[in-house]
Amino acid sequence: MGTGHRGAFIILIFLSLLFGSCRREDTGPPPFEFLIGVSMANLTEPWRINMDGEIKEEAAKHKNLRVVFTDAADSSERQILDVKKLLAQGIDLLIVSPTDAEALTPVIAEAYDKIPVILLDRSVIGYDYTLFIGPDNQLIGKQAGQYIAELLRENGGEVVEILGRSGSPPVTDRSRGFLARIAHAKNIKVVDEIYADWLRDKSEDRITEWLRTHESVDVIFAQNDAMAYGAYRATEKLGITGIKFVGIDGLPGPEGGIEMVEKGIFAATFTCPTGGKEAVIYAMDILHHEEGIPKKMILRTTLLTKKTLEEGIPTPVSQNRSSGADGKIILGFAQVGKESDWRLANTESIKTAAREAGIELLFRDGEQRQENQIKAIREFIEKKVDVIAFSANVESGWGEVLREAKAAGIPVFIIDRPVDEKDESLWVNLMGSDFLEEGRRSAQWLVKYMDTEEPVNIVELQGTIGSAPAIDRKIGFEEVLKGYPNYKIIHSESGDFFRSTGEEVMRRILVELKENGESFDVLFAHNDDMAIGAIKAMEEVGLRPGKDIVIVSVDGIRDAFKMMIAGKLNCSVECNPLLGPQLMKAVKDYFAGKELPVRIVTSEDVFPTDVARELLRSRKY
Ligand code: GYE
Repeated sequence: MGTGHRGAFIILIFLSLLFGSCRREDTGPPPFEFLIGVSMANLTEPWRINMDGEIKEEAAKHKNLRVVFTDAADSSERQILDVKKLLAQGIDLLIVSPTDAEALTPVIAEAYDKIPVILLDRSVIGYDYTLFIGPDNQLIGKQAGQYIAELLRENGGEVVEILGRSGSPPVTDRSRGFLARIAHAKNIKVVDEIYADWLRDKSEDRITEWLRTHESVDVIFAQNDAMAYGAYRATEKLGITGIKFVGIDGLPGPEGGIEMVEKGIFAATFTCPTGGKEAVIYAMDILHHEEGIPKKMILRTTLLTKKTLEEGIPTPVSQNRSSGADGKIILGFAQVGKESDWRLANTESIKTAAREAGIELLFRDGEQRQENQIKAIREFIEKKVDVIAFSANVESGWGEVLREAKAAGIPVFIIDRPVDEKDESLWVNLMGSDFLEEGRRSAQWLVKYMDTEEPVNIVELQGTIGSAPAIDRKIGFEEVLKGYPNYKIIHSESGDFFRSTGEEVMRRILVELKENGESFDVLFAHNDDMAIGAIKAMEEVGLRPGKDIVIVSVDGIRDAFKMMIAGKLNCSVECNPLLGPQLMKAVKDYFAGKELPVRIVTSEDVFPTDVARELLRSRKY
């Protein structure tokens, strides 16, 4: 074959490969392994253009990956069609940032039925998706409120809030967090809220108009940097000075938040990672069926001021990225104790995962006492371990020892039970369950199951007083019951998460209720172990648990499934203790220099009696 022909032949092969792949369905196997569809809400806001860029950049690192993008231009109708079109193209995974939670929930649930779905930045109603990656918008609002309260100090002052597109989840959440924090500062008044749809020019117009008819203010807080800059331009035009501007996004580049802070135009802004990069990293993990894929990843947001830019953003000891001299990571783990089957499974998961990951584990059992856990953490600091992890028996009182670990340059991971410290730079990452959601799910299941307008009396067995699961499960449960006034908690007492204590406390409650001539219909136990103890006490007095008394509890342990099969327990809301693989993955990612989310929420389910028999065998704990 002459050279001329050979050239033409090569071009021919190239063209057929190119066109072959576009017409995926009819030209045989594509020259790539995975096809991901990305449905963007819009490509007008600088932040979203950044998200798009990050996805493209990360995707380019994977030769076996092809990504197709759609832009809904902020129209929900159009985005629904986009998702349907992407599904028709046979994508293997969908990444979507919904324009509107309600409108997009059905089509995203449809996609989730077929393929994995990653939500970016904005969520949907319910849990029909594989993984949510995004910032905690309420937290960002709170952080902005905190900064403005410190900025205005005792002088106080007046603030205008500029909001994004009305009705979009980030707007309500950021405003809720902001106003909640400002409400604590009595001398600060939010004099007005102005909507500007995330756009610089709209903000400039709206603020120009507002300042023409109102007194000036001390601070303008805008829900993104583009609107904050628009407001600044309005004051410049009107020759008004002295207003402090606070934004959100903290993007690099011209007119980005970093430049605005450096130039002193903004007093502050907050970084708001887009999650584009993480979405592709986790998409590949999901497509390769990796273990430990969480349900939610909340990305870290950080305050940017002139000072933090000069000193470098405080990060949780990120400098100390070198692991043990021999490369072996030494992890010190301070466990809560041995109070329940859940806890025993959690301990086993951590020990096994450390062994499998080749991580050396120093394990200390706190025996339900905070002081023992604090002692263990101090021992780890003294022994100069590479990394510390613990589950906080109770929420408060950890500031001091966490500051000691930080001062020693040792990164801290919190698993399962969070602490109530405000300074989030004291730990690298928090992973575990959404206890509030578990409480809500318990009540949602109950009202659906009871399906009655009649009065319903509830006895509640709380977990360890002061512990995050006990506090939040109670709040979540009561939050839902607020909508059902015929449901009443007539007695609430702690069983400390122990099966034995659950039995003992229930025995006492039964005597007390009898003496008072009272009766109850439902037991809500903060964990299965206490419920199982209470079942024993109920049977002693001739009650039929699961029939006379409806029982809903939390954890999803094997014994609870057996109780459901025996008809003595009605529903168990899952709380996943198998956090070992996720913790070891996060520790390894950390020492590999990967940016870690501030929070990882595990994926969980609700198990009523009718699925117990079929699922018992698959229960790992
Ligand atoms: O529900 C309970 C254990 O912290 C989530 O602690 C955990 C709780 C779990 O004692 O069984």
